[in-house]
Amino acid sequence: MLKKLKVIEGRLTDGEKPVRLFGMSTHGIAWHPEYVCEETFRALKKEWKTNCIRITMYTAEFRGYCMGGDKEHLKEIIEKGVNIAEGLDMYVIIDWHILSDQDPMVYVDEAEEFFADMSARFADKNNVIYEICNEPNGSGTWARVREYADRIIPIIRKNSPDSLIITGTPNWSQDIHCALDQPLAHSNVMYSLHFYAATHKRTLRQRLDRCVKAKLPVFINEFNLCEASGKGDIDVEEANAWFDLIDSAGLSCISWCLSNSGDTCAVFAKGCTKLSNWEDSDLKDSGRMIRDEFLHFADEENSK
Ligand code: IDC
Repeated sequence: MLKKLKVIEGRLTDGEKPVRLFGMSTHGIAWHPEYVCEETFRALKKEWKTNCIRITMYTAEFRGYCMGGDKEHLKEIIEKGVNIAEGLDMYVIIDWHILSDQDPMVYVDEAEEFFADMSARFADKNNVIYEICNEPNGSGTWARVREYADRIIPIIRKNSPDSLIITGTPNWSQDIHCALDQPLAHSNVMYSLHFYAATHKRTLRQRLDRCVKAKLPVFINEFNLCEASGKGDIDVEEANAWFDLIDSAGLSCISWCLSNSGDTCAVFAKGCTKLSNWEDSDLKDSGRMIRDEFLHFADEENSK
């Protein structure tokens, strides 16, 4: 069984030694439920050597949980994913993917119900990580995120007292300095930083470096090498600068996303329907580079 994750002195650990999680995020599970399956998770573990998967459930967009989505069905997909990940000894992040809804307080009642249910279902599972909101933006200020976190975290902790919890930060999870200035009053919490290398560059890396040095627990739970729109060219030079920092700081990182939509950020070639055994030609440029980086991370972890 995987060990419980514990934040010690700003670092993610298994209670004794530092741990790095890396792997892929699904697209929204209402869009692409097909990747939440044994075949794909196993391939991500064996072929790409990753140790974590993020299961994304949009709250608003495309049959989102709070906008007419089939709540029970979405929860079933998550439960299936959690169980598959557990069987493969992989950690799994349950992502409450706010985006156009901006402020997590908009759907706080639905979030309370969702996280009460999830944390009860998975109370005995060490591999589950709760991401309480993806990317606050606009009206989703740090004050609002704090208010929201103070309602949701105690609900999760009631059922699952030791679980790791990740929260989004304002400005599409770039403003981690807000958390440094005013951290949440809860333990075992990490703060999200998201980057898209062709858009977010040196300034954001400098902020990350400063916050990590100040021992803020930061988790990069979404990145890609293209523009923040999910489109445009990948920026290889910037991507390498990001990977260098991630490596030297020993951070965890999860890439967006398992999809064949044709967008640059979708790691599979447009229309590729394979669920495992991907060859180079089945991957976009972003997918090839991200896979290779995961293999490199895995080598480094294994050589420790
Ligand atoms: C994008 C998807 C796209 C979908 C859109 C919905 O790739 O297929 O139509 O969301 O608005 C994020 C978000 C993530 C975005 C992604 C790329 O967390 O949901 O996915 N992105 O734009 N933040 C920065 C970039």
